[in-house]
This record gives sequence, structure tokens and C-alpha cells, in this order.
Amino acid sequence: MENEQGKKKGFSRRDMLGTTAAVAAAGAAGVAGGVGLSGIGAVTPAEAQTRPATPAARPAVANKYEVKPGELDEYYVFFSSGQTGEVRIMGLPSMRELMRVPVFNRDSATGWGQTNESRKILTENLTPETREFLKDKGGIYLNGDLHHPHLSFTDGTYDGRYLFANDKANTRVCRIRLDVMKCDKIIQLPNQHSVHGLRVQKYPKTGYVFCNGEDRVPTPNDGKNLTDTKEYFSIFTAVDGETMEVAWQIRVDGNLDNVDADYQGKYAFATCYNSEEGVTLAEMMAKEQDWVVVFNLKRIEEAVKAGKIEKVGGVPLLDGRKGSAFTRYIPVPNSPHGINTAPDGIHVVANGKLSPTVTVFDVRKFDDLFDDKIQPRDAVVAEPELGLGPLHTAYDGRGNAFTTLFLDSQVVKWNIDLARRAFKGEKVNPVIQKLDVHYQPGHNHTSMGQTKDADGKWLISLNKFSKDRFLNVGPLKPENDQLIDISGDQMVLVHDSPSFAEPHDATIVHRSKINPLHVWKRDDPFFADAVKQAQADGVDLMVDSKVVRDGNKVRVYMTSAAPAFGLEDFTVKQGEDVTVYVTNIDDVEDLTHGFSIINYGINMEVAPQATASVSFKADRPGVYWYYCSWFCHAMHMEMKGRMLVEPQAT
Ligand code: K7E
Ligand code: CUA
Repeated sequence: MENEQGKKKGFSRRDMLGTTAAVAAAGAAGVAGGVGLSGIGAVTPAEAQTRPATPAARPAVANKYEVKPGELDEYYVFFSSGQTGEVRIMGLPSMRELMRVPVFNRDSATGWGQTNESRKILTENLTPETREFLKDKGGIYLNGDLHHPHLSFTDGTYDGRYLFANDKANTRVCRIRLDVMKCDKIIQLPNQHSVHGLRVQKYPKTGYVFCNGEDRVPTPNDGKNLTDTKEYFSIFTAVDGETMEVAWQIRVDGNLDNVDADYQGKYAFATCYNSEEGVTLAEMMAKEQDWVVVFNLKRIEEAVKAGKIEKVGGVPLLDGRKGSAFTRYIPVPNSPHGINTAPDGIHVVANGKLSPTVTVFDVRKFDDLFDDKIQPRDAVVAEPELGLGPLHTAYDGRGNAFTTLFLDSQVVKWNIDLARRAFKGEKVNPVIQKLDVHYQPGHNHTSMGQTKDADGKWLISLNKFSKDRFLNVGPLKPENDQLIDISGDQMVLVHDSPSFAEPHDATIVHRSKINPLHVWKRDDPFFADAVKQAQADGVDLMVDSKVVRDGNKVRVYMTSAAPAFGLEDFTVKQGEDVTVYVTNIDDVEDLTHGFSIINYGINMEVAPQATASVSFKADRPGVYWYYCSWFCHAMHMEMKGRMLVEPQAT
């Protein structure tokens, strides 16, 4: 099969963009968008009405950013979807949504959460306590809160193997295989209560997936201690990205928020808020200072190897609270949020949130910090004041940083070197430009900006509120992901892209880094259990369609080839446990079939050369048509058959 991406390698869309003209256009767009206005509710509906309603009324030059019909994007963007629980794949610069990858949610289209293949992933690595808790609730969580999607690295850049993400709601970590764009592992972290920040080891490879336990609870959290908050702890976890097992956990002081790692493979660092260790809002915000905690990976690994650990919940647990050799606590202003390593491999920025500043560390100082040759604050090399509500920072690879200002509804471009000089007392202003975004940005991301290959072309600002930017769709509004051209000296806003709740975070990856399959391979581990069962039943999945009886269990095997299933009907008895295995024997790109049983609440996707299976109790007698639910052929409507359920003799 020809690889489109391969064919177009070397082609740069930027060559086609008229950057100078676009800068002029963006000036106009900026005015239309309300330059100078800031804060929640700053643009009134009346003001919004004065904006051009049709594309024709806008400067034609904006269309230079268009990805024309049939053209491919230069970048993939992997968006989290927050409380929707899935990962979304977009193209950039078009901002077209290309695919959704269900993970922590249930998905009607693909059968995620219903097929045996997905249920295995959703259930196999829950903690025993959760398994017990979900026993009478269908066995799986129905919600998740996916914040931070990050790709695996080799030597400081993306290697195209995996994407990892957290579930803040139910303390889980997932892995998505980038060859098939399906989730293949989900684990629940013991001891920890929620996972918020998640980033991966960049060097030499991933390696560790670092997971911040946000909320503090007793360990074990079994109800014996409810109110003695001195015995509540936050836990930082390192998951082995290859095996998807917990490598180690470490207890810390305060609530962990976001995390990142260096480019040397030596340190991870997390922002902490609530150094007060309070349990109410007032208590959590009482002090002027919180901290960034730095983890010394080598020291931790040595301790784990030497067995200097507790085993709690089946995993190695260390103590990294203040005074520990494994950690250092660097004071920063109250309630920092995002923490981001620059592509120069030297600078790390902790974003102030409640402070108008960001704090810049030099990772080269961390060796001395752990050897107690310097004081914690000596690792700070700049602390520029940028504006109100700095949350996250991205980089262009040319020494500039872009920080979101949540309260000011702006992205501020500033220069790291100028900030260092200003910190030393020189009279220079590190701020280069402030651009209004619409409105209240959380994360922002640059193209390849979280790798050493940052290319400084694009920035997206993930704005929490869209208010008047789109047609009104009722009280619940979309969010607004804005595309910004950062290739020139000035940032230029070029596109608004509405999105459903809630893309906290995203990763912009050059398409040369990713090379997915076009059809499944028959030996894929994703459906290996089905293949094994078929072998045991003497069934060749690519050829046979038949019913195998095994006591009260019935296994129904059928092929699907447009426009027919291998079985036009099958018969089971009321009360039997039925598993249907459908194998798509079409070896044709984009020829997906579906399998849905009417009034049985069953549906699943079966992509080319895949096998999918679903199990259910045939507890309703009667005639139930099953049909192909993915449009596959001119005779797609006729691709169906009957499940005949014989009533139980009474
Ligand atoms: Cu800032 Cu969960 Cu990364 Cu939301 S977090 S914004
Ligand atoms: Cu097969 Cu529609």
C-alpha cells in the first residue's frame, strides 16, 4: 500500500504561506477579536455583532492558511478531551478533526467498553479494591478525565511508538499504540488519589511515565483514618512505559499539580500547591509560597534496587518528603501550575498561576542542589513578571517562550535570555508581545515544542471559554482552540476552532514522526485472545462462519465481507451466554464493517482484517436482526442477519 505521507515527505506547507501578508491580516483580525479588552465577559454581544459575519467580509489573505480539499496537514495534534475521556486527533494547520480514540469513556460507534477486546484493557489492571467496588456496576468505570496526552520519546524527540495519558477522575494511566491508534493498556495506580500531571522521560527513552498524585489521602485509604489530615499524603508515581507497571512511587509534601522531565534523563520535577496541606480553599491558599519538587531518578532507582522501600499496594513506595535524599523542594510563589522544559535542554519554567510571574530554573544546577552545594533558590535564574494568571508555557526553539495568561486572556511571548539578564539586574524587558486570545487560555502548545526538535512554526492556545466567538448553541458552549502563526517576530492569530469538553492539553507532532497502518495485521495482539479461542474451537477466522456450543456458552463465529456476514442467521437458547466473533476479511483500506444487534444494545466496529468480539446473555427470546452499522457497500443496508433466541421451556 502506498504511503501518502511517504510520498509527500519534504514538502513544507510553510513554503506556500504568505507570512508577511498574513501578519497584516492578523492585525485586522486582532482588532475584530477585541484587542485591548481582557477578562471574563469583556466583549459584549453588541460588540460581537459588529464583527464581519461572512468570510467574504474578512481580508482574503487569511485564506492563505487554508489546507485545500485533498491536501494533507503537516502535523498531527493529539488533543485530550478532559471529562469526555477520549483522545482526539486533529490535523494542523487545518484544525480538522481526523479521529477520536476512545479510552476512559464508553463509545457507541466503536463499541469501546463493550467489546471483549476493550473490556479486557479497561478491567485487567484495576486495583483489587476497585474491582470489588465495580462488581455490581458493570465492571468498568463509565467516566474518565483525560488531561495530558504525551508521546513516547527516544533521545529527546518523538519516536512514534506510544501516547500516554492520565485519568484524573479514576487514577488511571493509559497507553495508545500509534501504529493502530487504539488504546492497548490502562492501569490504575494504587495508593495514589487521582493522577493529574503526566509527562514522560525524554532521554534516553520512555522509559518512565511520570504521574502526579494530586490529592492527599491516607495510605491505605480504607476508612480507618478519615479526619487526621496529618496522615494524608500525595504520591508521585513512575510507570514503566514498556510494561505499563508501576516502577516506583514516592511520597511527597503538598499537592502535586503538573510535571515534566529534563533532556538528560536525570530529573523529573513537579509543581506543588497546598504546601499548607489544608483541606479547604482558604487553608490551601494561606501561604505566599509553594514549591517545585525535584526528583533525583538515579538515587530513587538505587534505593529501589537495594530494596530500601516499603511495599504498599503491591508496589515499591519511598519517602520523598522534606529532608529526603531523593527530592529537593524549591520555593516558588503561591500555587504554581504548569511546568515546562525548554527545547534547549537547560531551562524549566514553572508557571505562577496566582502569581503574575513564572520561575525559570537551570537544570544544570540540580546536581549541585542535590549535593547541597547550593541553596534551592540558587537554581532559579529568572522570574519575569508576565501578567495575570500564567498557566502553561511553550517554546519556539529560538529562545522564546509563550505563556498563557488565564486571567488576562492573552498569550505572552517573551525571551528567556532577556529574562535571565533582567533577573541579574540589567534594565531589559523580556516581554516581546502580548496577543489577545478568546478567552481564558489554559495550555498552549507549539509545533514539536516539547521536544528538542521544536520548529517554531505554530502555536495553539486552548481557551476555556468561547462565549461570543461562535453561533450560540445554548447555555453549554464549546471551547475555543486558536491557531497562532509564530514563524515571524510577532504572533499572528489565524484560526478559531471550537471543541467539545475539554481539551486541556495537546501535543503537536510532525507527520514524519508517525506512520500508522492502513489495515490491521492478522497477528495483532489486540485481538489475540479471539484468535486463540478460535484455534481451540478449530475455527479459521478468515474462512469459517459457524456456531460452537460449549455447555451454557455459545460462540458464534462469522466473517464479514461487503456486503454479507458469513451467517445469515444463528440460533441460541434464552439464557445462554453468547459471544459473537466477527472477522472483517476485506483487505481493503477504509472498508470497516460494524455489528449491531437490534434491541440488545450491542454495537461494535470491525476494521479491515480485524476480529472483534462481544459477549452477552441472550435473555430476551424472539427474532433479533443484526446488521452492519458502518457504511461499507452499496448493499450495506442489506448486510444483515437474524439471531433467533429460542424461549426457555417453562
Ligand atoms: Cu492546566 Cu489538567 Cu494541564 Cu487543565 S491542566 S489547563
Ligand atoms: Cu458492512 Cu456496512
